[in-house]
Amino acid sequence: MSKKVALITGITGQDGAYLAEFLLGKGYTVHGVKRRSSSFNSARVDHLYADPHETATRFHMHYGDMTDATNLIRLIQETRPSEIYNLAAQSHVQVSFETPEYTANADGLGTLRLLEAIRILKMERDVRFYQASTSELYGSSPPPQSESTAFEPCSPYAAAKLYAYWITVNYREAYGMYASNGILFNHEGPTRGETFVTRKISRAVAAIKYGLQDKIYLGNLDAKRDWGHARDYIEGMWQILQHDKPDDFVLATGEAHSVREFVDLAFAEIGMKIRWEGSDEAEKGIDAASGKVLVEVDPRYYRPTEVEYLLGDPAKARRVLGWKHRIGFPELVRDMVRSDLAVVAEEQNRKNRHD
Ligand code: NDP
Ligand code: GDR
Repeated sequence: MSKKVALITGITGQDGAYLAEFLLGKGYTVHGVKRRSSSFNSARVDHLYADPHETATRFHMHYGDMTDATNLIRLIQETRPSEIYNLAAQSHVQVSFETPEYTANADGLGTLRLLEAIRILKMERDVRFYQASTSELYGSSPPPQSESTAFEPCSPYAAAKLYAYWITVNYREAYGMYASNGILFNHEGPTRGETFVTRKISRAVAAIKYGLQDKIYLGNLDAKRDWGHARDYIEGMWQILQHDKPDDFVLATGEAHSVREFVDLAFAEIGMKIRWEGSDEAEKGIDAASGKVLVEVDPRYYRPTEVEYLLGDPAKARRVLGWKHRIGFPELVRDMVRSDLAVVAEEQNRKNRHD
């Protein structure tokens, strides 16, 4: 069997770091693309360098950017990957309303640049391409959503990812490339970016527990998402590229919960019960024991157009790939809150040592 070499864009993100670890464990050589920033942004992958075993010598990082075509061509030429995982993106839906043009450039055209690079280098037959597509493509399409559900994107992010989805399908059909879309529903974990709602909640619960924060401000509490654990989804990405032919797959748990339910479970982890009072902007989450307000709604977090209800149907991935999530919703919330309790405690200890 030929040597497996993976190129991962977005290596410093939640999924990129988990995927790198997973592929190194499978014996791959992994090349990650990270962009230059003025402060270090490699915290999620630093432990891979520190590994005393030989994995450290199979892990390489390169500077690059999805907006820089010549750089992407050179990286593919130099690393000669057998699999490319395109995970890099401006991935925050609300931020995409503030930076729509950049989001289109990085998330939409960035995907085209990678596909064109493969073609320019005449590597169409040598490389398998994974595109990080998203449940946001479904937008306002009613649940449950599967591979055959119509896309109705509701944000600049989703519109950019729609282009990326279709250009991936087009390069597969036009040039016979092995190019697949994973249409992944929300997946989270302890290293999720801190401005996504799940991590924002788990961090706040930990900070409230240690008396460092009084309350948390959130937007739409009624939004429903099909939340899974990133570790399960990483394996699904890999399975998609091991399938004998390129295709598009939904990865989801098949269960949806509201933001309010996430809050309830997260506080329950530290032994607090939330009583909800009021409605819409005046809704408050109150500690049932002390009467203190712990959750308030801030309309600043409302989106110009909201995706209300995402619930995935993962039947095809189950049938064709044998993929199924293992970690359920309560375990996910527990993992995130427990991890943040440890993170906040460690931050406090460090601060106390310096005071
Ligand atoms: P993150 O936001 O955690 O990571 C995004 C990564 O992309 C980071 O490494 C970031 O680098 C990098 N990046 C952003 N812009 C550029 C650019 N112009 N050039 C090069 N790299 C760039 O996202 P996730 O890990 O959560 O998600 C991975 C992918 O999957 C994304 O494409 C996302 O849209 C998609 N997705 C995610 C889902 C989820 O629930 N997590 C669900 C469905 C799809 P830096 O560290 O410098 O910011
Ligand atoms: P999403 O994730 O938009 O689904 O995109 P996010 O966690 O940002 O929002 C989920 C839902 O929670 C509501 N919400 C809030 N969201 C944030 N960020 N902050 C708040 O304070 C808040 N209050 C309520 C939102 O309105 C929304 O309905 C994520 C990203 O990872 C995408 O890249 C990915 O494609 C999709 O998941 C699948």
